[in-house]
Parts: sequence; structure tokens; C-alpha cells
Amino acid sequence: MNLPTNHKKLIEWVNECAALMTPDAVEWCDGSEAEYQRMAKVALDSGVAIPLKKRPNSLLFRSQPNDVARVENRTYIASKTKDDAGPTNNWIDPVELKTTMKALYKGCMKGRTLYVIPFSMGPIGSDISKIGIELTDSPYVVMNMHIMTRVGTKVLEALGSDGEYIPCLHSVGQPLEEGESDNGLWPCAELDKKYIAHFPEERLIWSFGSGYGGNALLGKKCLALRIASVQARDEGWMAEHMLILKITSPEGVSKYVAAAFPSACGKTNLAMLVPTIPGWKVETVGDDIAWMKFGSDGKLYAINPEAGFFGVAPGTSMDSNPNAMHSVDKDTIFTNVGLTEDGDIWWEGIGYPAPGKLIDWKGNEWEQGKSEGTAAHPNGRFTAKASNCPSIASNWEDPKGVPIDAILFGGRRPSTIPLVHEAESWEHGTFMGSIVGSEITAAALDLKVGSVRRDPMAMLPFCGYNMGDYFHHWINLGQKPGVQLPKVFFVNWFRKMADGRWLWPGFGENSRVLEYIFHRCEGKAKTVDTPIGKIPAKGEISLPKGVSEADMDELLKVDVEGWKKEVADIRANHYPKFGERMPKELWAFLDRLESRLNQA
Ligand code: OXD
Ligand code: MN
Repeated sequence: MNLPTNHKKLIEWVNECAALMTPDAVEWCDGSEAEYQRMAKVALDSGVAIPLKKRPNSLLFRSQPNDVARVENRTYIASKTKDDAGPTNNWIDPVELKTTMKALYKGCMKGRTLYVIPFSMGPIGSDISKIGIELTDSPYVVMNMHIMTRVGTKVLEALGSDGEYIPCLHSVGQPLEEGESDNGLWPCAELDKKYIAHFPEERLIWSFGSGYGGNALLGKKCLALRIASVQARDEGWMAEHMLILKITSPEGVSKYVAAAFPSACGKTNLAMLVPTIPGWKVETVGDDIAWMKFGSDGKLYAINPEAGFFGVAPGTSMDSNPNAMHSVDKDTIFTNVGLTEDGDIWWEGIGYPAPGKLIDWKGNEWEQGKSEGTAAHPNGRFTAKASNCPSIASNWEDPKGVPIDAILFGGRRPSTIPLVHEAESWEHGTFMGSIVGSEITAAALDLKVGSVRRDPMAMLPFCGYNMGDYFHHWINLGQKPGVQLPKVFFVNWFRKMADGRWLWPGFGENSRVLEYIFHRCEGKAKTVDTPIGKIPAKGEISLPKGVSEADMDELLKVDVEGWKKEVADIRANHYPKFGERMPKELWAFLDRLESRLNQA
């Protein structure tokens, strides 16, 4: 066979995997439009995809009810020792896990084609980018990878005959018998056979049994966060769960902000924000992941390793995120949303009532106000090209990256945490990141409603090694000679009054906070020193309609009693988890914060 590469190690690995998984055919992906359309036809012919008359070049997929989201309890960091995976990751001994998974992989691609997807995370040729090769038996994965990454022959060319790549093995785990087809059913394995496995020392990813999102599109959370975070630790850079945005003032000066929020806290909305303040412009560089490296000038440069958005559909509307809505006008893959009679999509929170009878994400007839459940699954998604996003920054693919001026942390915190406060130093910023948390809003996973789930740097499900060491890595980076560190801020758009009233409107009005942060980066806006850090001086943030002076005072108040409880929770329940690996510098910050609060 004429192969598109002479990379011996890669060819051997593909052959080995094919021998184990026994697909009917092996196809090397070239990344072309023709290939995308061929995959679409395979998905349409098997009945798994549905064409959408109302959206050019777009398809709807419906998954099985047991395959609708990332499966954190089936996700493993199989480092050599349990301690290296740390207290926040699931661990299985790598030898044992490989034995279990090899038995599952045996013959698992029977009746299917093995697709070899060469992909680049980041612009090809950037020295921050990395190459991965995903082997999969899912045309849905091939199509999504075409949108989410840079795929094809050009990647093999960049790899050459001995370049480094991260092997990513994936199977939906449902072989087909002779003459059998998927027959309209999304293929996947039972929950207890799903494994999303990472072997960090080997830079290796094995995924089995799920066809959905981050479980199957292995460039995203598996490579760009879990494996990349380990590489970043070893090589002195940062792989973070952060959006990247560009903000330009009326005077035409641009600054770049990276922001980490736990999943489902509105990262995509912030990345695509339409400012309400006249003359300001916000543009999108990335909505989920940032890879950041110090340049020779000492600045921290970030790239978005992805090429598309895998966004949560429900709640996305022309009000909440018009740029996302326009990104999905065409060339989009929708998963687990409602289907209208005239061949369009619909979801809860799309901003208009369901037009007539729908088919819900489970494939059943559904009528608004009459049928049970929701038309779209709460984790229903769109996969859209970044290049179709109206707010995409013209330099979003600059191989050098963009220089980061500020890093933001945040979460859903109805109380205690003010609208914005600023760290006094990089170490203080690391402390802020280490205590990020989000309030539990629904009784789920045995967690207490109203309690805070700590999600340090929003990396809890995505850090590929011991988080105590990850905190050390952050501190160490700040001590590199000659670096110009970004300012660090903690923001909270989600403050409520005791009666449940939202204090801050959020969405486009968040531009007022971004404007303040921009001014801080220019050394302009005035601040007040408080026990928790720097707070904007009165009048530095302009008031949106509906927010009174009294509301703003409340939004920026330091709630001493609330913070004391916060400190007590961190001291008792959060930091001790990391034992000896917890940096003493962060314990010292906690002590300092406590004594300052006691003196307040
Ligand atoms: C995502 C997530 O899908 O963080 O981006 O869960
Ligand atoms: Mn994410």
C-alpha cells in the first residue's frame, strides 16, 4: 500500500494496533473537504447522522443516553505511582490497566474502518504546537477532529520521518458482525467498559467505549490538557484550561487576557463577548484551552491549540452569545439537541419558543410544555469552526502566540467573592488560582447544594499529575529570571443578594470589568488595598443599567466573615488533601490572609 508517510515508528504503531483491533480497512486521513464529505456520507448512510435542511453543510447526531458527557469516574491518570497522579485523579497501575484495555481492544474494530488522523494542536510550524496521531473507528470523531484541530497530510509533512507525536488510540468499542450496521444507533460500550486512560510518562492516550466529546476527541482534554500539562511541567511552560481574548480600547490599543473558569461557568460567552461600552472591541483567540510559553523578551505568549469550538448548546442565544450563534449558521455538527419539523435545531434557552413539534435528543416526539424532559440534553453541543466565528481575532493563528497581559480566575460564587480583586504578586495569584471553586447548584454526585466544589485553576478534571506539584510549577514559573508576569485577577459574575436577586447582569456588561482590568494593565485605574488583595477604588468600574451605587458597594465589599469561613474550609478540607506536596508558599498565603482578616 502507498502510505502518505515514511515515519517508521508511526507505521509500526498503526500496524500493531490494526493487528490487535482487526478493522476491515485502514484509512489515512488527508484532511481534505472531500474526506469530510465522505465521512458525512458514511454517518448518514448508517443512519447515525441527520441532515439539517436549514443549515448549510450541517448535521445532527444523537448519542446513546449512557454516552452524553465526559466520564470523570472512568478517566484515569495511569502514572507509574499513585502519588504522581495525586489525590484528585483516578489511578490504576499502568501495567494492569493496559492488560485490561488490551483485552477490550482485541477485535474491537471488526466490521469498521480504522482511520488514522494526523493532527496538530496549534498552528503547524509554531514552536508551541504539538502533533498527535489519533486512531479511531468513528467517522464522527474524524469529522469533529477536522473542525477542532488541523488534520491531514500537511501534519505528516511537518512530522517528517522521525518527528515526535503523541499516540492517541480510540475505539467506540462496538464491533460489528458480518452484514451488521449501526442502523441509526450511536455506537459505544456499556459504562463499566469505558476507559479514558492517560499514561503520562509515555505521553500516551488510550480511550475505549465512548464516542462523545472529550472522551473521544483526544486532542482536546486528553492531549491539550492532561498530557500537555505533564509536558509543560517538564519543559517549563503552561497548558491551561483558559480562554484567550483580545480587548482593544477606543484608542486602538490591544491587550490579551487569559481566563480560567470551571466547566459551565461561561468561558465561551466571555471569549465571544460583545461589549456594552462604546468604542471597545473584544475579539476571540480561544474559548477553552491556552498553551503559554515565555518568549525571549520575557513575555508570556499564548496560543489556542484548537481550531474550533465544542460548545454547550443549551442557553446559547442571540442575547447570551450572538457570535456563537453565528458560528453555527453553517458547517456545524450538532450533538444531542432538538430537531424541528423543517430541519433546523432547537434547544432550551435558544431565545425563542420551540416551533411546533420537535424530535428530542433521544429521538422521540416532543412538544414544549407538554412533553416530559428537555428537547436538548443539558450537555448538547455544537462543533463549529473558529474561522466561522464573527469575533475571531485576525491574529488568532499567529504561530508566535499573543502576549498575555492578565490572567483571570473565577467561578460561580453567589456570595463572599467580590466582582473583581487583584493579586499583589504572582505567588498571590497562584494562591487565588489554587482556591478557585464553584457553588454546587443542583443535588448531584452526593455533593451538598450550596457547598463549594474546589476546582483549582479550573484544572481539577484536567491536570495530568499531582496537583500539589502543579501548584509548585506555577510558583516556579514566577521565579524564572527575566520574566514579565501577567497581572492576576479573581472575578465573580455570579453574586446574588440573600433574596436571590442577581447583583450583576453579566454577559456583555462584563466588558466594564475588562475595561478596568485593561486600565490596571496600563497602570492607570486606582485601587484600594484590602486583606484579600486590591479592590477597584470607587467609580473605577462604570455602572450598567439596573446596577445601583449600593449594589456596586455590595459587589466590591470584602465580606470578612464570609472570607473567614472560606479560609477555614480551605484549611480543613482543601489544602490538606495534597499533604507533603502542597507548597509551603501557599500555606503561608493562607496564614497571611487569615491574620489580615482577623485584624480587619
Ligand atoms: C468542556 C469542559 O467541555 O470543560 O470544555 O467540560
Ligand atoms: Mn472546558
